[in-house]
Amino acid sequence: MNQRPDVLPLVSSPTWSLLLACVLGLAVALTAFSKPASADAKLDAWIEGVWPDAEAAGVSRKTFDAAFKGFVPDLKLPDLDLPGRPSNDARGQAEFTRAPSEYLDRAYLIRLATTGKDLAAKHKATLEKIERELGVDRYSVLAIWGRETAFGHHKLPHDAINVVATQAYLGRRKDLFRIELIAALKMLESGVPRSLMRASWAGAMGLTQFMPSEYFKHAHDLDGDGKTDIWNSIPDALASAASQLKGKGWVAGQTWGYEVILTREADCGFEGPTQERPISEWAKLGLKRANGRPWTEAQLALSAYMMSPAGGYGPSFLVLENYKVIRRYNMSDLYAVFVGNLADRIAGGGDFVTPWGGTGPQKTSNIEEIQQRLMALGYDVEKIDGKVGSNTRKVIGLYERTNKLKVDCWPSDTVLDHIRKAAAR
Ligand SMILES: [Ca+2]
Repeated sequence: MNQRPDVLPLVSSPTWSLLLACVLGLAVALTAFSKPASADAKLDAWIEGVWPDAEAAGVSRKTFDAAFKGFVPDLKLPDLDLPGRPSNDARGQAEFTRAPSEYLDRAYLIRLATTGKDLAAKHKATLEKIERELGVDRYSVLAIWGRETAFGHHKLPHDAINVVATQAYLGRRKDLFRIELIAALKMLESGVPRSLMRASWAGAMGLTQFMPSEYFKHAHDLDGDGKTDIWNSIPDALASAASQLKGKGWVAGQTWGYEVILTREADCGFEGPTQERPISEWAKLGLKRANGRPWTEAQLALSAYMMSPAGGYGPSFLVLENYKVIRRYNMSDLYAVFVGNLADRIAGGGDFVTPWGGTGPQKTSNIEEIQQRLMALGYDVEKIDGKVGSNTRKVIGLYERTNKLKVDCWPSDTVLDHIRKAAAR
């Protein structure tokens, strides 16, 4: 795209035209100084700025030039740092914009679990090999595949290079995506065809959604054909996902967590990793497994923290180390509960005992106000971001507990009104 100023008009009188030419010449000169370079020149300069890093990573100039040939940033992607875009723009990150009951839709989980059980039988030998070699159970591996691409049924709409280059050029997390861009260029250099590199809006690829940087750390050639094909080889894709979980600290032979029933002594104000303790301590506070089974001695010795994604309006869980590992895979509590629960369902159990209830959406501005006011009142608010994360639910719960309100750990209008009145007093 050429965005140079329009051509100057011609003037007939020689004197006037000379004078005018001087004035206009000055104007053009000033414009040249005060205006930023054209979008193309800026982009070209940015691309050249990427080259030294790409070269240092072993990318050839030929691969580099081919990758950027005709590159136009995709301004429709979410999470870009563009004038006029709202600061909390997180389209595409369903974890932050949908209610827990919607994200953890029971019917969808049941459908995925049914397919997952069929696939567990179909790929039995592969999954056994993964368990032996990588120590990650088949149900968790299948659950990642189900969550990420509905077992390969999601069509990935973007070209990976375009996505990570756009995010590295214009995104809110430029540094992170610059690393992904270099890794994606390395993938091209290593012979991965560009046509295979279809991606999500964030640049994740293949059956289990690998970021380019993770590809070099964890891609695994399980079928032994000498190629690591996370796109078409189910053994390779599943082993790569398992390798990622293992690399992030997966504890072999352990589950992700247990649904529990909260008590007056252990309400949802106990949520979050800062209040982690042995399950024996939780048991002393009266926490029981939702399915009615007693805690075993081995379980009582484990360390766990409480997670109540819908506050008092849905199931609560005591989550273990592997929950944290799934969160390292994708930094979202709803994602981790989804994957853990889907794994349980594929294994033959997993229905939530407490249903996901009516927690209507709350306006970002109202959540921010609650966070700000609670922070001003001295509560341990981690950040003002307008999102209902585990810390926000916890501090609301603590406020409700202190003020003898119903402890539901949810940013309702009721608690907002109460906090406003408390601030006014
Ligand atoms: Ca292979």
